[in-house]
Amino acid sequence: MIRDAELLNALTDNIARFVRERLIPNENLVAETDAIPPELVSEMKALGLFGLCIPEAYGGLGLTMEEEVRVAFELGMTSPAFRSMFGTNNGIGSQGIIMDGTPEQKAHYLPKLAAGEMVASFALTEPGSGSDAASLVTSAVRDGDHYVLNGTKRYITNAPEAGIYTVMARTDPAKKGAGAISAFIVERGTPGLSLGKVDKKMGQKGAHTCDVIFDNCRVPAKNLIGGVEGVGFKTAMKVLDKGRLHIAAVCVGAAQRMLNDALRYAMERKQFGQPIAEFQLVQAMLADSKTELYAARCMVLDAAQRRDAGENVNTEASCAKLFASEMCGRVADRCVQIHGGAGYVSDYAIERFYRDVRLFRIYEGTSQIQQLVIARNMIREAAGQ
Ligand code: COS
Repeated sequence: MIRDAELLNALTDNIARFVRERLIPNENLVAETDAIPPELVSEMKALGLFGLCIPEAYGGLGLTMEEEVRVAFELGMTSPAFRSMFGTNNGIGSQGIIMDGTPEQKAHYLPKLAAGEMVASFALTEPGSGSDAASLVTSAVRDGDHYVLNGTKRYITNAPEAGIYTVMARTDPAKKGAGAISAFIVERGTPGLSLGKVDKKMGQKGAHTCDVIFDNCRVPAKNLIGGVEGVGFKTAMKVLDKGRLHIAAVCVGAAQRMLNDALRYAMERKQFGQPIAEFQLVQAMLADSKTELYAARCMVLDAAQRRDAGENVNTEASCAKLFASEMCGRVADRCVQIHGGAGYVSDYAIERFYRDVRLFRIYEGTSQIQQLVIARNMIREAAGQ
């Protein structure tokens, strides 16, 4: 759903210009230094990028899902590390509070997140619990008006920068499964919370992950999201439904960027006396990429519109994430191929993008988890459940 086409066009044009004029020229610097220059972060704040999906009542832009994916198409056109900087504030770090938080929690945290004064992280994954999220073992035991958290969270995006962590922990450690999991807001600096060393990743330099460790970390009971125990897993799943659609849109943007670069290269690079874009085997790679990209874009928009219309898009979000992230991987591979030797060296952005986009098939649910969600829903539906 687009609320005001003119306003949305102005926003996407503004973001596209920022991407073109400020972010793309700084991609190499970010990759080399593994850091986003502070002046760019300030510009992101001024543009409202930290609050795109936070309700207007709390200082954000309150984008609808369709508006959000259209913005994500633009943001995907540059290094994913830039989007990651404010991605958790709009997505997995804040949505648990937006969807299920108490009015006090919303009023306390969301304005700071929308302004970019504070970064939010989502802490679900653990050393022993990745795809099987419901098997997590971090515990949160009630002690008076606090919960005492113990456990380790792994690969937590923006953890080194975060001011708050939305943490899924087991409030009934003796009970297995999803029903005993609760969600908490844990503030940076809480005694007993510490961070591991920053992970050395394959790509997405400038976006940081690390372990978040809880050692008898005392969290005020008022920080239990929604004030209700045992619904934290559902909160996490709802957050991921939305997040998966967002990532699918970012994949569309990234594939578009890679294809633009490859097309330009193919039209400039001459072999056998003519631009390689004139060769049909190169054209096949361009055309297959364009076709798949178009399909992914249509899927993302359709799922977003359905979500805005109030439909349950659990299946469609997984379909979009599965197809768009796999498509993005195939496009990356073809675009390296079109660049030939030049695609394997870092003079061209495609070498970096090839590594950066690999993560899309893994985080916010692997392709295999998306397949599992889709098929399980199909079987349930057919069985009339
Ligand atoms: N929205 C709302 N509720 C949901 C839901 C959703 N999308 N998905 C599941 N639930 C609910 C279920 O309805 C169920 O509730 P009841 O017990 O009341 O029926 C509960 O949550 C448990 O769900 P389920 O039985 O489906 O859990 P499973 O352990 O079988 O696991 C998968 C479900 C595999 C889908 C889940 O663990 C998953 O998404 N894993 C991947 C995790 C991930 O994406 N990690 C990335 C890290 S974050 S970057």
